[in-house]
Amino acid sequence: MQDLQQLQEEALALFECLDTPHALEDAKARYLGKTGALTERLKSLGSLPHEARKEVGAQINQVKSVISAALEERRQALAKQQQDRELSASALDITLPGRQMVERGGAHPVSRTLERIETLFHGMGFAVAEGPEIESESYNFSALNIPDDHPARAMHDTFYLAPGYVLRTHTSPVQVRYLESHPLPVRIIAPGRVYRCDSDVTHTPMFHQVEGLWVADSGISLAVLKGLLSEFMRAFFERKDLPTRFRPSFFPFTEPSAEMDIGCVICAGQGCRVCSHTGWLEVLGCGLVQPKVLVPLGIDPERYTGLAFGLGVERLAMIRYGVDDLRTFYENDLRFLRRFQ
Ligand code: 2U9
Repeated sequence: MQDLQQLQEEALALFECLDTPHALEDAKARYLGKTGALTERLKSLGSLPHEARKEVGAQINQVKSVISAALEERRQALAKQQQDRELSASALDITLPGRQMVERGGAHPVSRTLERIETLFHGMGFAVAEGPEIESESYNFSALNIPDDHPARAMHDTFYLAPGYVLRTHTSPVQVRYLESHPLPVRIIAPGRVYRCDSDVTHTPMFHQVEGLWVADSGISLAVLKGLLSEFMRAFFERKDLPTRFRPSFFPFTEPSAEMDIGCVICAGQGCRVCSHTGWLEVLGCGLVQPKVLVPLGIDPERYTGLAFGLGVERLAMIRYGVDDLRTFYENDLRFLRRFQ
């Protein structure tokens, strides 16, 4: 019995050490095979005295069933290990991020600025009007009281197309067309691309403007114009205390006319390179609509008053984002454009 017990312990210890099904099957043969240790013992039962055979036979069978059970248990453990290895080698992790085939894009800083301007004016009751980028000289200049000899009409300032046609130099003709086709009062902004023969750090041949026009028979004055534009700039730059000032100016299509400045948002009015050490930044032009523009449109200037303004979108974007060369907006350098996402 002592010998059987030892055999059982040895077999169980050996099974635990073996780590391949093949080695396990070899070990099985060693104990349970045709010439295995237990089989040999069963065969030798015949040589025992009759009275001992039954008891020793039962002991051998008992050890045989313990070894068989341990063998089966180890077989299953090795099969499970193998299965786990295979599963983790071919595992599909659906929580991993997908392969980045196309880079995520974003709106261009000028588009974002344009949208911001439109949203703020929409909140102040302005509708959006649009019109053609190829304009007649008549709508682009004459209707706006810009005389034939005005420098803005010069070949070196304006892109001339077919005789009598230009790439619009401002979005003002959109508003002339709107006045022709809509009843008063009107309160619109005209955003869009405009073109001028110009190229340096603050000018590109194409840029974006937003012009505004509000014509009504009451409630319009210089005070309203100043209040409206000051509130717009404070909202645009998110500065409730932003200082503003209006300087007299001249445009053929407004009278009186003014240029609007805001306190420099870079140096808070202290004076820096961006504001040329003045503490102020010029942001737009504005005025009350010149009667000479209203009369040909059939609008009586004694009864109706209009306020108008015009701003450069790139200029506001440059100030808001701290960009010092306007041309970088149109170079399509992704290192620059990614800054705005
Ligand atoms: C109508 C009547 C009046 C539009 C106006 C400005 C002042 C102005 C430019 C300044 C620099 C825009 O970015 S810029 O090029 N514009 O200063 N524009 S008032 O006046 C109008 C428009 C339409 C019928």
